[in-house]
Amino acid sequence: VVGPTMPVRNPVAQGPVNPPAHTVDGFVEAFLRELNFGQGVLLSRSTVNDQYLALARTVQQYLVAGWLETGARRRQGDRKIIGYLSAEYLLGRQLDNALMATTLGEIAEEAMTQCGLDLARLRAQEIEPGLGNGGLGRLAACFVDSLATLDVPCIGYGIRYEYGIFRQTFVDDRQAEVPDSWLSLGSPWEFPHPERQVRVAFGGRTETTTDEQGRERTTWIPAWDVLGIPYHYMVPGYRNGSVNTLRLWSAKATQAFDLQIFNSGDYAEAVRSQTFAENISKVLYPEDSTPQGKELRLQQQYFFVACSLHDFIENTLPRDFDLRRLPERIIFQLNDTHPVIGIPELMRILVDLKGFEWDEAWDITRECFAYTCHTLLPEALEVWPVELLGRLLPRHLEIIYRINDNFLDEVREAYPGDADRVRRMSIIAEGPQRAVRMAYLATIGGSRVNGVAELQSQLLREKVLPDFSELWPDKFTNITNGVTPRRFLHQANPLLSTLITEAIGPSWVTDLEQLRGLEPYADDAGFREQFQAVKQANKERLYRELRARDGLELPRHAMLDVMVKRLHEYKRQTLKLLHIVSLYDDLISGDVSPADMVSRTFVFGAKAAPGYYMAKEIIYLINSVGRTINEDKRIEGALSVAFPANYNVTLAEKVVPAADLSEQISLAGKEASGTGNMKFALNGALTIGTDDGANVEIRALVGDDNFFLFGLTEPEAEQLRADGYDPKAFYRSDEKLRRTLDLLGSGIFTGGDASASAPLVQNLLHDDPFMALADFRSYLDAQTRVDEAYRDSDAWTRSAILNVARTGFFSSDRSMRDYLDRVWLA
Ligand code: CR1
Repeated sequence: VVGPTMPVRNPVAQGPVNPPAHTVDGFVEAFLRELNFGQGVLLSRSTVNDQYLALARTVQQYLVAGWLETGARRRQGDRKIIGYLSAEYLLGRQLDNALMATTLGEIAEEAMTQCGLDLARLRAQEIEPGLGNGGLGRLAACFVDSLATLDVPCIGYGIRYEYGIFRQTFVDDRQAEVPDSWLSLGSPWEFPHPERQVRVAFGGRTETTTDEQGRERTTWIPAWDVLGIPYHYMVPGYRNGSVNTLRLWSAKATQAFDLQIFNSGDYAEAVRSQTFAENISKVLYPEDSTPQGKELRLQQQYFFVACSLHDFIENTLPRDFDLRRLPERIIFQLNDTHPVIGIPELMRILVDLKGFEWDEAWDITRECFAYTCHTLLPEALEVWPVELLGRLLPRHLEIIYRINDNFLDEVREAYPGDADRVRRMSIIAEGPQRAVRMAYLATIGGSRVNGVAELQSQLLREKVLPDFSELWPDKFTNITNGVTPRRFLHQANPLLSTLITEAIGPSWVTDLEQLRGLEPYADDAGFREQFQAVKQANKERLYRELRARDGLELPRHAMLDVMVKRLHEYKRQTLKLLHIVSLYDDLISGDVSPADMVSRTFVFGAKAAPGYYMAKEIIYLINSVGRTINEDKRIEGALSVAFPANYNVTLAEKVVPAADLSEQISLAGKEASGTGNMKFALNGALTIGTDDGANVEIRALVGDDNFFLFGLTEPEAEQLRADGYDPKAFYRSDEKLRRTLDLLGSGIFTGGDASASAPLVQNLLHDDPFMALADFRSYLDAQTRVDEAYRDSDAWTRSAILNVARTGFFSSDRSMRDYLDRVWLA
């Protein structure tokens, strides 16, 4: 369908036309044109949505020239391209980011004022594309931002879900989910290219024949197919004119409906196959870290990977490109196991469609992929039942079998007589149900494997893939995650950003290690005062937002203690809840008077996967406890709890800059990295945390004096489990814990109904899989140290400044350089 691009004779039309003038007048003119000619309305008759859409399109005009130029530059050169394959991109709002990248913020503000409009109001109109669940999807968004800023050629490949992560609401303190129809008011940031559609096949069977030379050739005869339509999004670098592409695929039926059935009057049946096909990109699976293993999910994975590989080979590479040189031009980075089916897909393309010999195809394929593992939870490693994979992708299953056979021969050769090892390392798990271990396939079929923080990479080698790291020690590496300083410091925290720039100049935005230059300012009383004023202003900005958004009223002066992340037992929101209940117990029992307590406002933000029962019980109890505490006049406002619904990137941008204390309290050995932890430290919150994930590296950098460490270490937790962990023993031996749990279970938070808190309380007492009770005492002690530190506001501020100064390492620009050095160009 993709025709050759038209050769253009007229030299005037060779390059992009000029963007509008970078002036208020130029902007106003372009905006009114978009409003009149794009939206078809007059300013005087336009709605806020019209205005927002026209504004978005206007800002885009400034970006497009850079995009077209970057594309042309990339096509002429022969640099290796990073094909980032990710099932999720949690992008956040686009308008602010685009304004920042183009330095149009002030111009746009003034231009809107001249049109009688309020820029802030138009910004608020944007529904963020929530095409991801949490850390993994947000990481992908940070990475593509950094690659554009570093001017590294990258195409981000993913799925254009029609519905992103659900919108969370609370009904009677319980989570309820509403579909996220982010496209419903228009989608100004995307460029659909239906003419570049790709056909993706599923099902059917294979046929093997022998040709004249006696070579076996296999053909896949699929049963059904769908079309993938690419939608392009611009990914602007920070003020460097470089704009990369994010290419998200949308599924479309090959046939809209069956005309014969339609004519016979069965309308539902006539469109059945269309509905079926288009379901593929309908909705994001809302599980974070714990896959569900559903057939539609495998369809999604193969769908976007097949589209992407086809698109790169057939439409991005020059015509007649010699595929033996493919590894010189592309490296596909596998963002967790979700895109791993790309490995057999590339083998299929090379062997079945392009006529390569198996061994040569395999050498090429291995060089074209690298795998990032984002987890330590065994249940989070994807496995697909052989039966399902074989039914949906019969040819791929055959290819996986052959990869496995060859690999196991290699294992037998390396370890003669070690049958148990062969069984352990097989891609196919034999019982209880035969299944394909996608992490193994990725490790075997990729050139590199990396974890996302030092500790996790170590545990990945030692515990998750020990046999593989023994066989190929050099294949494994660590690349600690990072976050983009553009969105999460410069844009989200303009006041701090200005303060930093006044102190050390502006280039920290693209060279975050320069924050080191702030260290001496920690001892400067004047700077500390300004820093404190920024924090206070950020808190007030958040409180205004929470009042408008959620009707919450929060005290102006209290320590802001924040825990925002997906709801998961291993992350231990429960431990935070126990702390809150214990403080409340101190107050109502009279042990501590409200005046003597360090006032705290607790902010939670967390979505639970809709099918995750215990996570939803925890949400219910946080809301119940919060309501009770907020309404209790006896405690004189010493404690308050805010749980705004629907935590997302947009809200994060307000919450993170306001926080005093960042809660990173997972059980050691469970949180692969965390990236929220980095955002908070960079914005001058102090961390209370366990020795887990990237916390370890944060603490090493900021220093023990500027970090509140508590809890079991990973080896200690393992030992405790091996010795037979008994949560009841902790309950019996610690009076405070007993009182806290008894109070939580008493029914006072749940309208007198003790049974309403029983699921969680009983789980903690009898099972407590993530050892909240074991860490309770240590956590409480650390919180007491937090209180003491907070009372000395000068010393606290000094620590906060040092947190900012010492965490420049956590820029995703650094992560990207590490990937370039250790994986992509290694
Ligand atoms: C991890 O749980 C990590 C992000 C990004 C998550 C979190 O600790 O910061 O990935 N893993 O690397 C995940 O979502 C599917 O696994």
